[in-house]
Amino acid sequence: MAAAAGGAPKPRRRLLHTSDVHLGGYDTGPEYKRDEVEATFRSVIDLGREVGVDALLIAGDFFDNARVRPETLEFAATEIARLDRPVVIGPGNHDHVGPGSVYDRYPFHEVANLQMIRNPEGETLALDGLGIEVWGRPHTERVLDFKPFLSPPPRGSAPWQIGIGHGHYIHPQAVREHSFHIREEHLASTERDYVALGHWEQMTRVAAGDRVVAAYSGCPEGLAHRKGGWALIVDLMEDGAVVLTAHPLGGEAGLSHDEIPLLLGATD
Ligand SMILES: [Mn+2]
Repeated sequence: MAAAAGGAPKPRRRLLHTSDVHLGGYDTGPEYKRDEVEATFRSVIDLGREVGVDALLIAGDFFDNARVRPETLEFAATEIARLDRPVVIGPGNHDHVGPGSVYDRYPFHEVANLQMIRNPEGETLALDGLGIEVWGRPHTERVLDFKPFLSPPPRGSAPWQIGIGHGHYIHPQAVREHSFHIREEHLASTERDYVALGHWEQMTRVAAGDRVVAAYSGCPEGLAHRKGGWALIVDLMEDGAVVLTAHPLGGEAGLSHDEIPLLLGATD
């Protein structure tokens, strides 16, 4: 967990972090598993209700593509509304904003508890009454070497400053040809309390300097491994500490903050 900073106590808050749900991605063919994917997202919403989260962060690739069935859009809106707490989506490469966006196919602005990072330049969303601001940049499909956390804006005024983004963390064994690079120094330079990452199927913490906690929630369905994935519970403590708990969606035991693997960044 991050070293607690001095100063006034902060409001205790609890977030839930998921990503890479890929709703609508396995609707047809031998890989048909729409019911499983939808049941898994339903279980994420159930978890949020059970553990009393203040807000849900969805760090991209919520939808698999822009051609998903209308019923899939309706399902997503209904489940988000069912949480009855603020939900923030930071769009990824599969559900980018701009021309042809899946988010323009449904009146998501009518879902009262949903806010989305839509400005291609990046934007900060305030979660009313919670003392939380969430900054991020959405994917647009227009920038070939998009780096979601390059040159972040300074922290805002709310007590809790959260980052959200979707890309490929660069570590010593990382495949450099993959796009959307995220480096440890980018994450450190955000100076956010927590950075919610998406794009990877695996759940892991990643090194982000001495003051920033950052993690991939991984895919909740564990698509490649045919077993349940994880959702991350993010406890924001009064003393400024950020404490993660990995909640299993497929039957394994939960993992405490220090039991969650930590991937170190590349130093070159
Ligand atoms: Mn992705």
